[in-house]
Amino acid sequence: MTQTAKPETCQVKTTCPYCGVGCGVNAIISNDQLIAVSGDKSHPANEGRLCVKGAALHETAGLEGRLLEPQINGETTSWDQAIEHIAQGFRQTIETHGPDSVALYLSGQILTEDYYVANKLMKGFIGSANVDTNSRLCMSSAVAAHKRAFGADLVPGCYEDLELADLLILVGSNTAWAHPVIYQRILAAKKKRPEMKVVVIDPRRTATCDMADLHLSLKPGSDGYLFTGLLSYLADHHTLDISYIAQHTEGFENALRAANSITGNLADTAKLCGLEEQDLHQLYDWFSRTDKVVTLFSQGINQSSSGVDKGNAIINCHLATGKIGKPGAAPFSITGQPNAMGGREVGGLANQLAAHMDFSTPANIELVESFWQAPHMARSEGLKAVDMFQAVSEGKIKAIWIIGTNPVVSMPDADFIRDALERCELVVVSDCMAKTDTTACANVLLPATGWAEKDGTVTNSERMISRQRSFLSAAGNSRHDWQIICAVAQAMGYKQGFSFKTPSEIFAEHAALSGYQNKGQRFFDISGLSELSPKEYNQLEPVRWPLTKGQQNGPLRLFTEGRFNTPSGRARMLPITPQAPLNQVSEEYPLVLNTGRIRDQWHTMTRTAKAARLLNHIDQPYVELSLQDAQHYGISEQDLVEVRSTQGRCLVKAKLSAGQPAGSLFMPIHWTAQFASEARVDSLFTAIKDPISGQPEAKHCPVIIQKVESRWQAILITHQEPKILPCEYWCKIPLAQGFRYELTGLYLPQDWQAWLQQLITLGDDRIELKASSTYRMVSFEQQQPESLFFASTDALANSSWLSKQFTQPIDSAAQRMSLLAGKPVDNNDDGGNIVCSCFEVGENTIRQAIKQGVNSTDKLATQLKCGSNCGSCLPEIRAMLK
Ligand SMILES: Nc1nc2c(c(=O)[nH]1)N[C@H]1C(S)=C(S)[C@@H](COP(=O)(O)OP(=O)(O)OC[C@H]3O[C@@H](n4cnc5c(=O)[nH]c(N)nc54)[C@H](O)[C@@H]3O)O[C@H]1N2
Ligand SMILES: Nc1nc2c(c(=O)[nH]1)N[C@H]1C(S)=C(S)[C@@H](COP(=O)(O)OP(=O)(O)OC[C@H]3O[C@@H](n4cnc5c(=O)[nH]c(N)nc54)[C@H](O)[C@@H]3O)O[C@H]1N2
Ligand code: SF4
Ligand SMILES: [Mo]
Repeated sequence: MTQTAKPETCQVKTTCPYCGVGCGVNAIISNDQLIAVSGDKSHPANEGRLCVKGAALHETAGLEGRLLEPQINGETTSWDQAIEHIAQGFRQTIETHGPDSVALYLSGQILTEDYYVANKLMKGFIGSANVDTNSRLCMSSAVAAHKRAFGADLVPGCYEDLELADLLILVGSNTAWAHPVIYQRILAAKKKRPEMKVVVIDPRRTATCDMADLHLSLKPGSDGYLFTGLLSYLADHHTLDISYIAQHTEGFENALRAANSITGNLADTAKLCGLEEQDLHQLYDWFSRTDKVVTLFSQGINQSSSGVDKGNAIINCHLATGKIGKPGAAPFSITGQPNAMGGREVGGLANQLAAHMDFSTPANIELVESFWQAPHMARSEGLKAVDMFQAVSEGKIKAIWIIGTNPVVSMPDADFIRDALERCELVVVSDCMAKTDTTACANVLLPATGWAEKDGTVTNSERMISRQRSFLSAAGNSRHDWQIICAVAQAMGYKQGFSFKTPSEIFAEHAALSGYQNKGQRFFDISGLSELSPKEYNQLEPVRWPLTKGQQNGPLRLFTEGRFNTPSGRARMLPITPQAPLNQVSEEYPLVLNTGRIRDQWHTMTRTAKAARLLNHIDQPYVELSLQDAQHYGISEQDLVEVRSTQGRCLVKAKLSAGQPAGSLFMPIHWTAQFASEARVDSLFTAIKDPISGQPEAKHCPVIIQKVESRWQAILITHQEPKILPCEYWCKIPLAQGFRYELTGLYLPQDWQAWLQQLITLGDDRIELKASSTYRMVSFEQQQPESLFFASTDALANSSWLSKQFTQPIDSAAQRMSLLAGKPVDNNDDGGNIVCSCFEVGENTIRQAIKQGVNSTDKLATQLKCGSNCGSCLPEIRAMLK
């Protein structure tokens, strides 16, 4: 195992494990502990910047919650036994039921080297392509659109293009929260060149709209119409690039005919998109007059039952105007996960083969077969995520190994996924955390090393390969994912192909495959990296692909010469017939549920919830609804509400928002059964998917909302993990020390103290307050607060102030009483909900300063520091200033 414990303080350059921006991080290590992080100024992706999640990495690297030992059926076991158990289970299943009775489900968060060996094992040695990944839920529509248009999964542009563009269109992307460093780069570019225009296309008014010159709040799911309408408009206004079309594309006539047949008229298109004609015209006019246009698209496009078509509708407009392969001009699919791109390069999707080859030609299959010396080569595509879990449920897949993803939370119809896993004969889960909704379904649990311990490479959104370096010893008995996969492969009898000793050996093989018999046919060629020595690999600076032998670095942009990866060398324009979302609202379910990310949490919160600071911004699951819908359904701010669909229900708090369009709700994706009673948003979704990419429609689910009449609310702050939580709604919020629980119930307990004793153990040193509508209790251990419980049939005290007190020494009777009173002795210590997570500046503090005349974000930053680090909170601060 690569253990690199370093006794003294030192600094290691690595890459952030969260989003696809792929920021370089300096990790400061002392005595085998990560003590601080900072942005790496030399990394081209971020040039020293970090967002709040990246800046809190050292607060999440501790051992709390980690899975440290292998387990079989809940019992700790040795690695040898765990590996043998899996190998035998897989072998027997394959012998009896064939190779398609087993599956791997991977993640865009494992490293390229992990991905490579997993894909090789499945497709070359087990002989099935039943290996898919959570990138199916994320990027697969963009991948398919790229392949259709460019002949391969190629992202034409780079981040610099976002800064060089004169018109930047952000479609279905909440950049400010999901790719904060990109957002900062755009903001800085716009500050330098205020004439640069930014358009945001999103049904919601998001934090990203703060910098927009134009926000198009289109009807959910109508982007396809908007972009075919744009193509028609460009043709009508003679602003196509006829010579580019003639020289570098094919399919133009059909594409235009299809566009004109539905969206040939601006007024009709505006209606189909639910937009004002003049707003739509504004966008079309800007697009037609501007050479340097970047259209950046993300999950508002991809996660759709016609996501591939939407991607191609966007690309069509760029091809038809030659706005591609030039500085500041490109369609740009931004990736979500840190290594979504690496996974795509390796070929980790069920419809890919390896190294940008697929199953479409026997020649590809033979090429990979011979390179791998594969004994059992898969010859056709495997099952994509949704179908894979369907096959698990039907008993066709009898053994599944899940690595680095949490499908019981993130797949549509999430309860179905949980039930399918519970029925499955052998469920192996590799994770770095012990308790997740998916590890709860595992027969075999394998502890994986996490960021800081892992070693390998990732590729970001702009085709840049960076090193994630190992700088802490492996936690407990954990092992690297690639090591575990290779060990299982060897135990299955595949000694030959899996005898790697280091990630650099795996990387070299991956790089060599990309160049193997390539002869310029496949743009994805990194053979220039296939002969790195271990030292060179370790010291590898960020490089872009393609990178063939003899090159130092790959090009910033692809297609600069108008040559594409198709047989004819021309890009394909596709005839697109836009579609509305498949799952439409009905009388019973009249509202559209939209879902997405919040600024400070990462996916299913397994890592980000470890940093208390990251829960300061938003600490509870919620549903955002428009003021009109709130009035119509009789719902007020913070009411407990039920959101129900055909598949299930969630119980969350209501958040009223002027930015939410009527008829549409928004819920964050992050909360799991580990953190809240009923807030797994994907339990509401049906598994409707794009027919080409198989990507689920995760932004559009018909639901109904209803207020739940609750009788009481409570806060419990405690160092203990409650034994049970006998109330309808609970939410767990980890603090720097201990936990805070927000509780709501429909039935008033007879005796609060007795009720509380079911949850936690109450010590003798405690103070209590009982009144008709309230019960309060604070218990102490060695003079320090141990547990605090406030229940009320009315509104509650400020829990953020109370949580803060929990970590501070309490040394006077007055302070004890002030805890019971729920407010500071001098009453001016309550900064309110944290807005700036970096410097922990609360809303009350900021509002107070504004009242006193501090009237700009710059001045607030000088006075309070808020917004002066990562800048993610600036949209909110600006809103307060307004
Ligand atoms: N903080 C944070 N950042 C992350 C992540 C995280 O978990 N937390 N995850 C990473 C990952 S894996 C991904 S994939 C990315 C995702 O990054 P984004 O795609 O930017 O994030 P989302 O919030 O999923 O969705 C983006 C927007 O799509 C909008 N939308 C919904 N329906 C439509 C529609 O019909 N049309 C249009 N035009 N827009 C629509 C939503 O309102 C939402 O604002 O974020 C990455 N970054
Ligand atoms: N409704 C709805 N559903 C969605 C989305 C949406 O917008 N709306 N977004 C979709 C998208 S784009 C995505 S990417 C998915 C994300 O969904 P998931 O992939 O399910 O979410 P994560 O929390 O990132 O899960 C990663 C798991 O791997 C573990 N882990 C982290 N690092 C490692 C490692 O190195 N090795 C191993 N073995 N384990 C590791 C983590 O602890 C965690 O349990 O959700 C999808 N689901
Ligand atoms: S922008 Fe993305 S890659 Fe950069 S620090 Fe934030 S989460 Fe990490
Ligand atoms: Mo994603």
